[in-house]
Amino acid sequence: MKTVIISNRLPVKIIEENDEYTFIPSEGGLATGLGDVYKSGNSVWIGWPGIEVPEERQEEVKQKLAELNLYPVFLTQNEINLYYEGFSNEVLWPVFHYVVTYAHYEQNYWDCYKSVNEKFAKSAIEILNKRDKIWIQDYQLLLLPGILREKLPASTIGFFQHIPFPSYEIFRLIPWREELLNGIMGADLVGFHTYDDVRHFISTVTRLLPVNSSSNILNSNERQIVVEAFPMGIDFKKFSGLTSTDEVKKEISYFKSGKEDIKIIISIDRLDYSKGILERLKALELLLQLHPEYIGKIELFMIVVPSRDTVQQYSDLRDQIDQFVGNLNARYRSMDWIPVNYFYRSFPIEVLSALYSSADICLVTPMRDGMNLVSKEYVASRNNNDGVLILSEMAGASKELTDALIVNPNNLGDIMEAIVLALKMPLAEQQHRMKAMRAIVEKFNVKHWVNNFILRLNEVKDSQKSLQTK
Ligand code: GDG
Repeated sequence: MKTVIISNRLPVKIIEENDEYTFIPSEGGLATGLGDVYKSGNSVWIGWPGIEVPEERQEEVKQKLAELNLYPVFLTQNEINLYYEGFSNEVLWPVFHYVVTYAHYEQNYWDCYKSVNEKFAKSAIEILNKRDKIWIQDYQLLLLPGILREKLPASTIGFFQHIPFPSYEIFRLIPWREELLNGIMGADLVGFHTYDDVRHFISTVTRLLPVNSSSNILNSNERQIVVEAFPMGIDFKKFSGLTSTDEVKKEISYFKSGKEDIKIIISIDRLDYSKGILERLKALELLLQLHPEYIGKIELFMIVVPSRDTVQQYSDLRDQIDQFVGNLNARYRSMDWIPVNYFYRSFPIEVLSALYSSADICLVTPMRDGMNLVSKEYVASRNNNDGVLILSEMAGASKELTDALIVNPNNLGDIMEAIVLALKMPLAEQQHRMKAMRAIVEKFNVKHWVNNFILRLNEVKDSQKSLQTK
């Protein structure tokens, strides 16, 4: 019996040079956490390799990926446009993050989303055995549990969604709402980051489908589906350990030189309207207006990692950020000081680690976020227990990191006051709060998350079997 992970993207970076493909395993949190699972035995990870591969080269790519225990689903550019950028990122992403006015309910997006989910099922069936355990990841594959359940009725299927599940009033707006829910209901165990997501999912299913619930169990067609919260963690040891490596120490010393008297604030996100990047900048502007004593005393290092910028709303957001930062810096900067150091690119993890360990304050203010791993990575990097995390109450992480300064990201005054509080916070209080958060992030790390989910999936399946034999 093997475990099969299925996600939209395979955990690899692709390099295409001189007509040669090279695949490098990626170091993202999910890939690290699931490493022990898909690399063991004859287990496997199924997903899109990240580029369009011409038909005549697909066999070669398949063989190269097989060496890494990966199995590709080949998608055309048209499928990527309609299923991924279209339905996933212009319907599900905005609606699930409560930005319903950004949703484009296009019929051709939906048609393609269905056919690509079918395509994933077809690839999975090529290598699945009846008794395999299947763990499907995220919102791009909401229909896949249902399709696989139909084809392999006795299979063990887990589904985890990494982004929020919205309240019924929001979800019901989607034209294809019942089909999407029926898709998820193909799983035996459905997981979200927080209990609020669980609650919203159960209430939505029981209102839209002929299904009843008792506590966190949904009863449908003589099947029981368990819905639970599994807050995802990070690789604590990796982030804590990185700060003492030579490479990171070198980065820290570059970064800190000449800034001994400056308080450093960092923010790190993918470009996304859900991350509250503009609101954060507005709060900083408010701070400089109302507390001019901090001019020349604080600097924001803001990394925005390019993402989905072929989608209109994302490129508009990028332009707005460019403009805001340019305007703010032009008004407040001096010859030897600038309020916002803005980078629109990604950095190696060593630079990230240097930023995490140098920053007095980490500002994480999403409008909605399933979890938010950046907040946890900052905490894990604070080996001296100092530093202050300012965290939006709309991030899943705020349910665990209650010793952060929790803010409403829509309330600019609230964010500004939290920054002032953080700047003035005595070291003893910083350490008290940070220690408590580090204990949580260390214990509930990504390995714990993976083991816990798989353990529950086994338990749920066993209890279903014992129900059937009664
Ligand atoms: C989705 C959900 C949920 C960022 N910049 C660089 C870089 N990063 C890494 C961070 C972190 C990751 O990207 C971002 O993770 P988040 O959790 O903050 O956000 P999403 O990408 O939106 O993730 C989210 C997550 O899924 C997991 O379930 O928490 O709510 O939206 O790990 O370190 N990494 C490198 N260079 C960068 O410049 N190497």
